[in-house]
Amino acid sequence: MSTNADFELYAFWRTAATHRVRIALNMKGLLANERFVDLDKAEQTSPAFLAISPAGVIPALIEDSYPPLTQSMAILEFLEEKVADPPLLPSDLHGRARVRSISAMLVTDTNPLLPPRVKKYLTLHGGFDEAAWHAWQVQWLTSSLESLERRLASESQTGEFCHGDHPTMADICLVSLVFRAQALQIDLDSTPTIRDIVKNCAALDAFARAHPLLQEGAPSR
Ligand SMILES: N[C@@H](CCC(=O)N[C@@H](CS)C(=O)NCC(=O)O)C(=O)O
Repeated sequence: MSTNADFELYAFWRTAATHRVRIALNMKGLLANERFVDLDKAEQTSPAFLAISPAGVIPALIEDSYPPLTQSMAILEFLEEKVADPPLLPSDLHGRARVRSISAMLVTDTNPLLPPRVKKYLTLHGGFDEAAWHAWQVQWLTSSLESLERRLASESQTGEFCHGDHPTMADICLVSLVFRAQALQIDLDSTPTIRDIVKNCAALDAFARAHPLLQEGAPSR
């Protein structure tokens, strides 16, 4: 554990919301000591963690004696305001709105369909088994990526990344959900714009170091 860390980050290796915060921290050159919250053991529901994140969700980011920050997009905006370079948002008003809009397609519309608490409810009350849960995730991730592909392929602002030729919040959000999609063997060949953008992101050190399979607790470690 580093003693020079800027933050404490309550985290789990594979979750998309934590993945987003790790990429942003890396891009901004900030360091966090991670506190492992094992979602497979439902540690997010422990009284100790609920005192940090009353909704029982990760990530939670803590700086010094300030109250915990929750919600990955609020954390990304916080990091953007705290450290200006490199920017996670474009300099123009319409560009910022577009990046936030793409981010919302992924994080506001799609991600809430996928966490453990949704699986738990559908299993307990919706008659879901593992196969039904798998099909549910594939359905929502595939339709989300197809919608985004139509958008990215048709809008002139798309470049090497979701918006122009520099990575933004939108790419962070995209990569976090594509990891989930790839874990379910969803093929990106039918979404070639997304496939190429994700490849460009993977070539960047900040994205590469944040890969979930490189984190503490990941099966390959
Ligand atoms: N909108 C929140 C979502 C947070 C969230 O749902 N985190 C998941 C992991 S990706 C979680 O902790 N889930 C616990 C559960 O569902 O019980 C954010 O972006 O931070």
